[in-house]
Amino acid sequence: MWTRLAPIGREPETRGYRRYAWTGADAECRVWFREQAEARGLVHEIDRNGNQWAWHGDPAAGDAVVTGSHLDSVPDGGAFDGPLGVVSAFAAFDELRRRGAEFTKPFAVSNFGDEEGARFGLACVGSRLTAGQLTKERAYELRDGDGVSLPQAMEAAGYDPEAIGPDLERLSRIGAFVELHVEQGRALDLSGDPVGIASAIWPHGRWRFDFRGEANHAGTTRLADRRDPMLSYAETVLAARREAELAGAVATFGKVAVEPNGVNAIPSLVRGWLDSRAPDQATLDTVVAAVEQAAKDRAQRDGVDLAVVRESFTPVVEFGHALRDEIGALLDGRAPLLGTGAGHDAGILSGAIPTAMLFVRNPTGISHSPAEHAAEDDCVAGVLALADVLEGLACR
Ligand code: HGY
Ligand code: MN
Ligand code: MN
Repeated sequence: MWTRLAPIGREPETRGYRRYAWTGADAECRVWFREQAEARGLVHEIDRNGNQWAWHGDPAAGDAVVTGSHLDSVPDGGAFDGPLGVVSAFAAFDELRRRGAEFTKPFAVSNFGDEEGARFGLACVGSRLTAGQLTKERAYELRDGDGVSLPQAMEAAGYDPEAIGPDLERLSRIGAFVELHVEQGRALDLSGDPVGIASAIWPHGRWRFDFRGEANHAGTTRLADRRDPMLSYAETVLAARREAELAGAVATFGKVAVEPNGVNAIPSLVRGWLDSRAPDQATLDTVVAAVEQAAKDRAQRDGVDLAVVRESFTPVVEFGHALRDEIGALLDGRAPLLGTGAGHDAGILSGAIPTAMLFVRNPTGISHSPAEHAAEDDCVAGVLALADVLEGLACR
């Protein structure tokens, strides 16, 4: 499965992945998913929001056990973030067949579309639409860097954007969703465990800071006459790090767009995207407010206009204790509980159905990078743990 999936959307120079929603690479990943499903006699289905499902048994019977993740990536992402959960889901199904386990409930492997929000800026579009956390109207407003709207992109990929919307009926037929994911941190490396269980997801969001100044000549404009938005942006980036450090949170400006982006031109506009996350909502609010204040103060000093727009937000997720502890018992208490600052579809869906997550050890903790890696032994341990969990939840 890895061998077939690995080359899809991988950049030759960086070896990173660029599997963005509704692009050719996304379409190839979807073909891969369908092939894996049909090779196992699982019934392939694409729902109104473009999420893929591979069913064993009749979904209408209800109380289904579903496991899966996403196949899309961040720019130059790693091979494991997302795909490890989908490959492990199919491999765990294979393991259950090998064990002769008999399903007593409907079972499915799922691929949720556009989890990373790399193209349209909003995380977990497929699961948010399905859970009713993203309205069709708001989804229609999403644009990529070239101004292509989400509906246009879906249409170009052969999907009907008119169909998107809440799918609570589908969710009502699911009794448990378990997502296996490569750990995006080093807790398991430090504890010496191959597999862990998620306790919570930090609240986190994305805010766009627009600094509007005055374009001018880099060589002839006196410093005193400038309204340079790059200065306001630079000060804000440093303020974000200061405020996060003070609060025990994290804050990152990882994406910036400059207009006109000329070496010898003072910019007219600098757009910076803040990703900030914290252990609790109050801390996150404090950090973001402090960064906004620092941006305002500096923009005023620079004669620059500032606008801040929140583009994505996910509240804290505390995974339900019943399913979490049932999974803990199915793994004989061997898997430690750990929190995470990374968002996941299991987090989005936790508001509608019981969800849980398994993490697989990542020796370096590096993620959202081509260097992301997990050892094969640990990946196998993840598959076997997932099989134990699925057997306990859905089989006799
Ligand atoms: O950004 C995240 O937390 C996740 O990788 N979408
Ligand atoms: Mn990710
Ligand atoms: Mn992920």
